[in-house]
Amino acid sequence: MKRVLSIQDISCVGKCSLTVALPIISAAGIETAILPTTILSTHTAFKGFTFRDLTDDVPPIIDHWKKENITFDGISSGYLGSFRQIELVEQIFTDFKREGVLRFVDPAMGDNGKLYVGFDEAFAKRMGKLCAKADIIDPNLTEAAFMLGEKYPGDAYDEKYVRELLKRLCGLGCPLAVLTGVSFEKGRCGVAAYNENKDEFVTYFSEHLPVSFHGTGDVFSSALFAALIAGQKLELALQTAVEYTVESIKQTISYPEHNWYGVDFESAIPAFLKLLGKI
Ligand code: PXL
Repeated sequence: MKRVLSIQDISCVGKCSLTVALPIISAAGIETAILPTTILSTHTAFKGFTFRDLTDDVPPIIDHWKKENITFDGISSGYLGSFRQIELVEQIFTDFKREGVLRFVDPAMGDNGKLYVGFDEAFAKRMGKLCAKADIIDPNLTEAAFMLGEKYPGDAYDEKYVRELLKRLCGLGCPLAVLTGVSFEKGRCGVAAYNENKDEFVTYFSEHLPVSFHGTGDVFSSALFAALIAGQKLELALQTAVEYTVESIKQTISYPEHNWYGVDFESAIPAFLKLLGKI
């Protein structure tokens, strides 16, 4: 069985980061080791959340894994709470480097033109440096703009802008950039990707649902990471991750009393397994 490592916070309530990555990647039949970097009572869109920084626990955890000769087929990072945590992810990329390891960075920092509570432009720039050490990154338009120190375009962009933005993202140092939440046509939304080594631009679009939920970026990146580790090629993996995210949103809005803070990715797991060709 393949074994991967997911490094991000635990938001105890909120359906994001590790509470999303662990079940989704595990459902794909992949052993999922976790490295919780912070424990929050909820994600940061709630008011009054608690925040316990676990940074000091990370080095001894890494040392123990090295002593036990534990290896990973993939390492993925998501929301990180400090500059020091970014440095530690870089160290993990170096320490656990071996042939074929997929290093995946989701620079989870913001959405809709704004950074999440607690982040600033300097942090976004530092996250851009972490992206240089990854094999694949998947920012949204907000995260891409902040990492590059550019203006957030809102809805005012076209395909040419996205192609050039993807090239600038690869210019950070990562050979494969996936931009999420992209739309070139009313009613359709999806992702665009640029593979610098192949000079290849790919897109995948699905239905644009007129709603916006927290945690969809984490559902998408967990599904994309799992699909790639499970052996799907980039184009198919993008389709799997987009369609699974869309199905998770559909499941959520099918319940009139759905929560506001995350999507029902759990109810969409059978659809995810079909997209992976597992059932
Ligand atoms: O979904 C990204 C995310 C992860 N972790 C924490 C967050 C957020 C988004 O707000 O607050 C703690």
